[in-house]
Amino acid sequence: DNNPICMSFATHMFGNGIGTLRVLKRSQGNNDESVIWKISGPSGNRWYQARVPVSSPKPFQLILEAMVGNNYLGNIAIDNIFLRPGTCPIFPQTASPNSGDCNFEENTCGWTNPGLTDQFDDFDWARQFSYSVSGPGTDHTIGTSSGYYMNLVSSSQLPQRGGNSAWLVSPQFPAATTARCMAFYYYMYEKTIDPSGPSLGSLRVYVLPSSSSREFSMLTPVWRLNNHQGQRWLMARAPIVLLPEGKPPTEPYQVIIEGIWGADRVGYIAFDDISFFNGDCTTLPSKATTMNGECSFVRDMCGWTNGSKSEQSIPLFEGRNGFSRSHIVVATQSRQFQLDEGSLTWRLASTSTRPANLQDHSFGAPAGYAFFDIFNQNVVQNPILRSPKFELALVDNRCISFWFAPFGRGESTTLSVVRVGLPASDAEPENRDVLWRFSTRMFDTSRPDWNYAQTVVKTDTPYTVQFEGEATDGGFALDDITFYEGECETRPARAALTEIEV
Ligand SMILES: [Ca+2]
Ligand SMILES: [Ca+2]
Ligand SMILES: [Ca+2]
Repeated sequence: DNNPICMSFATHMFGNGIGTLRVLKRSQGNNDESVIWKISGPSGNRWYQARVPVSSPKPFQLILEAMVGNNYLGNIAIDNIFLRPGTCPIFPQTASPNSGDCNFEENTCGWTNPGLTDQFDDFDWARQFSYSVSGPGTDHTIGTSSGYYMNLVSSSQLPQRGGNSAWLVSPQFPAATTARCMAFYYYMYEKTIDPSGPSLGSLRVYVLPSSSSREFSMLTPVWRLNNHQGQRWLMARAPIVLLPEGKPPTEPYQVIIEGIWGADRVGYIAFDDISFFNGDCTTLPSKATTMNGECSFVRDMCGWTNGSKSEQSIPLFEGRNGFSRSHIVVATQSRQFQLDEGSLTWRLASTSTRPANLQDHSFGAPAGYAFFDIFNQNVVQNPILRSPKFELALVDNRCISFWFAPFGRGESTTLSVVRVGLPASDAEPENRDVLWRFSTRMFDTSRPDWNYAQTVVKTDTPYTVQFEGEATDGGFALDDITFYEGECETRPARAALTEIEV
């Protein structure tokens, strides 16, 4: 394992003849030396503690190298060398400009807040210390109330709404030649935790390749946590990879740290002490790992797509759900209609197009979920939302959880969760298995509200998951799809399927 260490040393560089002090890393087995810290010129008649993170896949030596400048006036001194496990932002910042490392004590080290006109986000991260601020009482770097950190704040002039996001964007880094990791500390604290729903918000990290320019339609976080995590600074590590491949970026890239505002938050989200190092990177905490297919529908559908008509023609009675043959006939008829496709498929809610003024579940935002809304149709419509493909997993079972909200006038609008086992060859049929089914029969849909749902999915073959609607006059909203490893009971209980003779 190549866990990084933090090297720190005191140095004193005074006099107009001062040249350069460098720290070099020499890897065993070759004469490869790399400069990992470098300061040129005098830095005043004082000592300060320098820091540099060191990581290497091989054994290595560290070299402190001093060079004389224009004349012999002055001296470079070093003292108090410490090595400790863990990483640290490089210090002073000028020892490695654009390294991305930052303790935020002097400035934001080249990380920037996009403005409103950039149309990336809605508000800004604030570089602050704790005095009179709604935020952590101390920073992480120096552990006092005068230390700086980045804080997600609202103001009386610009009050934030649920779902609003703020980005902090790194300097551009060169293409990564090896695995790379970003370490940082975060503080996500909620004073009162409302069990009925989320309230604090979200902290997310993205890797943005330079070629993607403004194409953000498929930004998948490499690290994300939601809501309360504790009343203290906690360590985080995020792999610097492009998803879904999970490989280090082979082109220049930037890192984005996004904070999302929760609607009813009483607490704070902050971060401090960013440092980058080379080496394999285990996501910390492990629950910050993004699962393929999870989605909170913030700005896209995370790889979920509308199922094609041909997929709908798969006989519905093959499941163990007791569908009648009449459904198949109805599905066939519906394909003959050339209706406005958008109104018959799953789509993202927006402030202008959303059912019954329903708010987003994730953050209480005005929009940010998926829904279908079938209005006054003569024949049953079957909008299908299909997941990305899931490969074989190490575990036998996975639990899919999500939130749903039924609405509309239809007496028997139905939502089903279907596992579609993908065959090894095209010659074999897909293997459908209905896992979960909820009908609005005898259910009050006059005021749509979010309901929690979960059910178990077998992972013994590659598969996709489908949300399949059936409606003539009504619909379902869907949000916060998440996967957990292991089994779970079906919720709500009435959505569990019982064996029915077809
Ligand atoms: Ca901004
Ligand atoms: Ca700090
Ligand atoms: Ca959402």
